[in-house]
Amino acid sequence: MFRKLLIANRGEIAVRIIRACRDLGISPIAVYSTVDRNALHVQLADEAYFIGEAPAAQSYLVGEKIIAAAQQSGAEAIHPGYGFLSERAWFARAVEEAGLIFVGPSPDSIELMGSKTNAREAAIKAGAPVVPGTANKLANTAEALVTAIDVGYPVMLKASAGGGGKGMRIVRTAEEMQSAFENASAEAQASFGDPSVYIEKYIERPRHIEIQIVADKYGNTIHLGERECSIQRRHQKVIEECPSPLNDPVLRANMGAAAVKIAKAASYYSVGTLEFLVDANRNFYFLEMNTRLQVEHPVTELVTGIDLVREQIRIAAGHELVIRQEDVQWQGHAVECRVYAEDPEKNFLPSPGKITKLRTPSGPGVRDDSGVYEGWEVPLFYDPMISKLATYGATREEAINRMQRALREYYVGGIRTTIPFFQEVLNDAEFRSGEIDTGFIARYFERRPTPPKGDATSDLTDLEIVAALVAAYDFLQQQQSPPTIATQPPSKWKAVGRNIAFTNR
Ligand code: MV4
Repeated sequence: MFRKLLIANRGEIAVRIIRACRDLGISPIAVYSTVDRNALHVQLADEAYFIGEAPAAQSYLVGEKIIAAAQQSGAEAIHPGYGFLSERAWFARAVEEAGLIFVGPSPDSIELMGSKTNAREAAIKAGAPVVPGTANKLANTAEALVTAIDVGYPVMLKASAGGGGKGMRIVRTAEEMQSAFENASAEAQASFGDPSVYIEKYIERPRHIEIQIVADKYGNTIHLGERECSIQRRHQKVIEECPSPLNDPVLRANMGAAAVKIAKAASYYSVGTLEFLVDANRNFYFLEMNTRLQVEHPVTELVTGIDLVREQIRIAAGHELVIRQEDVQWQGHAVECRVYAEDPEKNFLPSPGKITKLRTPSGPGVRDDSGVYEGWEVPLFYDPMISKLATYGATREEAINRMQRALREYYVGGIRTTIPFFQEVLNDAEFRSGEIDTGFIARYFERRPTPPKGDATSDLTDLEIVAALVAAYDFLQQQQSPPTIATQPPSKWKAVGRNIAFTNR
């Protein structure tokens, strides 16, 4: 096993990897940029190396500096976390050429699965179901129209070099094709420097369900079940859960088997996630593969009891996978909320700044994977996620109720966070029903009354505006799920003047 491991990342995932190192008796080595000198991951590591100025392009994305730090520290391995260089084949190659171990898949696997069209081909070869359509690039609108007739409307145009929803257009009739094709190509060119698009059958109101797999370097490949990731805002996951509310063992076995087949066909090793769309009839279609540890890995850990980061490091060190597929069990339910330094009342505008007060939740079934502390200055240079709050219960309802308890305890002073947004969503009847799909957030915002418009309040004092908003919030709470008296949260309006400080706006 490694003596020293360098973490080429920051924030909560760097802290998470440090903890796995501690559990394995490995000495964790941190890297940091100017603004991260006093960051939590730097404080918790055994050694820390400065790698450059705040902008990621001058620090966390500079492979050479990271490798140099590893060589200087004597680390045998580098863990990329997620984001940054975690899915750059050239970086994995450079690490291996420097004689170090990259804690992740082979560079070839990263390369293969990094192209949506190659990944789709690999899935087809492995006999896994993919979304009906053609992966080849469409030359022009005419070719798109011909292909759409084969596939059958509605279809979805997608950027060949893309992902994350950029360059995607739904086309319901032939008349819409011309403008959709031009717009999708233009957006693809702008976003990825490659205008090519392809066509798929549009899956109406799909669930976004992903399968976690773990594979060692000797061909042992298992799946750890699914995560429901349909609660997304602008193609960013915000709430994830395990298992899916569908909680269908046959679907789990079939999707898991398909995921394992694709991974084996690609000679994949390390942890990895295969994303699927699931339609209303529980047909599933392979979308793409993520060749990294994912943000939402904790919900799988909570329900299976398996430490994914520990397994990933053991695999990188050449250990065989000791867990067999028949050993994997799913017990209970876990939900995760991604806590961002963003203001939900200002269209999720980033809210960097100093955390002047931090009260984190705890107690039965609560896990807070945090990268911050009271007094920490949340920088504006990086992804604004400050922590992930996960809760565990015997049932989905218990996990959700515990999440509500945890969110009430969670107070972050000095900056705005998405905590109040989650408090509302978890109260929402459609969310609580589990009948969710990728359109949930769009529908949620459509039905959520927005606070009074500017002109209606221009002649009100600030306190009157606060009172109006608090009353509106209380009204909304009552509307969503009229609580019994016992669970009725104290009205914030009644609290005005009382000393119940530290409640999130
Ligand atoms: C789809 C789809 C429906 N039909 N493809 C979104 C980004 C990337 N992960 C692929 N995505 C989708 N591809 C077909 N053929 C639905 C999604 C999708 C989605 C689409 C719109 C809004 C939010 C979404 C969230 C997850 C998946």
